[in-house]
Amino acid sequence: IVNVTIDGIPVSCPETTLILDAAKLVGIDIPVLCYHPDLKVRATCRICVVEIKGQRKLKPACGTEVWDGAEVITNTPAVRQARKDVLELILAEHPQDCLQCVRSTSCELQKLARDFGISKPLFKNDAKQLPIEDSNGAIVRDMSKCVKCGRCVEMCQEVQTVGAINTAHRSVEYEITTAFNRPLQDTTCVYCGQCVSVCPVGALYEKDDTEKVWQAIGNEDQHVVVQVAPAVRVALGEEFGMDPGSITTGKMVAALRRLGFDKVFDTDFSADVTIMEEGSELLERMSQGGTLPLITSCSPGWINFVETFYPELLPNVSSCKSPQQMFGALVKTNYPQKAGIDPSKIVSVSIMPCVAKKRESARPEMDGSGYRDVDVVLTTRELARMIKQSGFDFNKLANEEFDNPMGISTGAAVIFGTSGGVMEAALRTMYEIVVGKELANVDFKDIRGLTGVKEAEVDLNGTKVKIAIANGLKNARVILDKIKSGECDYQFVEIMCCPAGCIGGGGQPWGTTTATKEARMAGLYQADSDKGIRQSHKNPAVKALYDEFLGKPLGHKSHELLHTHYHP
Ligand code: HC1
Ligand code: SF4
Repeated sequence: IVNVTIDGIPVSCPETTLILDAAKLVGIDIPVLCYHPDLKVRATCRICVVEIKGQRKLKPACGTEVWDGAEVITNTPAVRQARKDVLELILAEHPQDCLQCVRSTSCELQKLARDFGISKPLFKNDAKQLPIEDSNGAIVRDMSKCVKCGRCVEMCQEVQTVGAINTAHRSVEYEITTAFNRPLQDTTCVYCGQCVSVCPVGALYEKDDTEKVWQAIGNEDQHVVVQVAPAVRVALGEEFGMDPGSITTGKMVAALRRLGFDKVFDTDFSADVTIMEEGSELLERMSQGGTLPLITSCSPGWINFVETFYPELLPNVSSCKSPQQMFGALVKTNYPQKAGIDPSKIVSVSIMPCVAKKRESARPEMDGSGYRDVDVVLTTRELARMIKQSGFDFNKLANEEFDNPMGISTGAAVIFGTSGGVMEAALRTMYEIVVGKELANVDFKDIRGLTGVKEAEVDLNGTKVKIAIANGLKNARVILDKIKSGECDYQFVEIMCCPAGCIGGGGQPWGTTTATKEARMAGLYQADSDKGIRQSHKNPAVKALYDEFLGKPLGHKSHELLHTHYHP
């Protein structure tokens, strides 16, 4: 512990504390641009410079640790001028089309320019319009807007260990790019969208598909149904000023009806179906000597990753489609049959916290229903945009319920949205199948939390199941390498591509940090315990689906509609 002063206010903190964080302890927010609390990028932009008594040079607060007796001054004429100079230089190379920019009002550079009162630029604007890359269907790269902070590179290289984007050249030529400046689809990119999530400006964003949805809704000939992923309901509120983790399910359903969707359904319904299929697949593999461990398959960025980086482990990956795709296959077969609708008139839309889901829905094999299982995927941010365009007050909406039967779900399904949730949901059902008795307490608290790699052994009344859980691709590698080398004997592994799972997906509201993810996780566990039924096999709508339509898990119809294969 050292003692320092920040603007004359004494503060004691560990000596590894950054000046930036020490200042926060006394309520002072030093402006930053390259710094992100979850990344190791430091002192690239130098917006955060501060003065230290007795030192001539200004120091970056995000890259300098405190020391005993340091007297930091965060706001002097020299500091203000240095920050302004940095900003002026960045703005001189930055396009000035804020009105048309997707990040207007959420742009970190725009906020700094406003805070520093930069109204009349010092330098002539010299921004170059580079070609916009938008051919992959999920992520748009507009590198004219790039401020070269390096956050996306750190995310792609160090957190996700994918290495699709990197820095190149030096000095004035310095840029952030792909190898040989190829389009993303010709790189190893897995479309996790984590680079999008940490970009402070409008250089990286998801392809906007809202117009396709408006057109479908406006076409009276089409029957437009929507499904919403678990993690959206605990993040959407942030777009309307609510705290992260606020459970907005009822308002979200009401908003989707106001937008004009004919039916508002829940991905949680098919998450329950996933547990029936995947749980059965695991028990079958365990009893018949199949390839183990079984690894979950719901996260499409993870599927892209295993196909590219660990193709030898593809036999381990569950053949189950993700809940999004299972839903799509059912909404174009079972649903129109029951509702007496021509399936060719159905437009299937999904709202996801994810950008990789856009690519997943476009995979050629995702048409088991005879149609595209999912026609359009929107992110949480795109849904918020549609609501804002409509002009109604989200906060004032009265809660409404999902439509039936594909809106009926259990608490086990809603926790799919956080790391460890799919595993817990599967255990809640497998216990009763293996043990043949009611599970007294459905909460498997030991496997919860945002730790990157979790391992445990679960005792199902004598049958021991060794499990592992990873979120984020660097953490996934730890488990995958152990499986490859044979130094572990897990039976069941859950992998989610994004750090923390879908609550931290690349399509969630901008400004996502570990703290926001923790709040969203708490929201999901709350939504789970608020549910009357908390085990997937007890979902009455899922039972009816098997009785009336599918037959049994892993049966012929399930294989046709709910399972898939991968591409090494
Ligand atoms: Fe997810 Fe899933 S939990 S993958 O993270 O299995 O995107 O939320 O919808 O499909 O259910 C995402 C979230 C989501 C699927 C489910
Ligand atoms: Fe890297 Fe993911 Fe961005 Fe692709 S989407 S460039 S894998 S961080």
